[in-house]
Amino acid sequence: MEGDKGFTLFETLIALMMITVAVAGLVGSFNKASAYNRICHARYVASQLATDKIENLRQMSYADMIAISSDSDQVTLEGIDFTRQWTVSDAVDDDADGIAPTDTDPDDYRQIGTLVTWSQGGRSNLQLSLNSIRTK
Ligand SMILES: [Ca+2]
Ligand SMILES: [Ca+2]
Repeated sequence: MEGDKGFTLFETLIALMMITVAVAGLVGSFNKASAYNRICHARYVASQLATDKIENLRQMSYADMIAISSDSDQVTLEGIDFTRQWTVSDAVDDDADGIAPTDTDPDDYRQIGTLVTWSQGGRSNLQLSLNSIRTK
């Protein structure tokens, strides 16, 4: 019989087209997953940079820390240029020990804010922020 002679050229072409579409879909998914992994890793690096700066500010003397209202630096890690900005707030008067004038030393703590921004994979303005406080 005619049908027992194996695959026709047409059937083979259809099968090849289906395989090509499937492989293209897998490659696309793999590329998206890789890009997502790179961005996740960069976010991890950015969080480390922010944490390092917060720890650095927390280890300074209180007087030295409050002398900084804001500053920034550039850090290149793993081929990515990160811009790191940080701020130290004005004095915050916590009501736990009363509010001025009852609290004779109303400079109870400062808020530390960090913002790390970078560009990656054609995406600009990727950012991560971490905040903390430092008591006197
Ligand atoms: Ca207070
Ligand atoms: Ca106080």
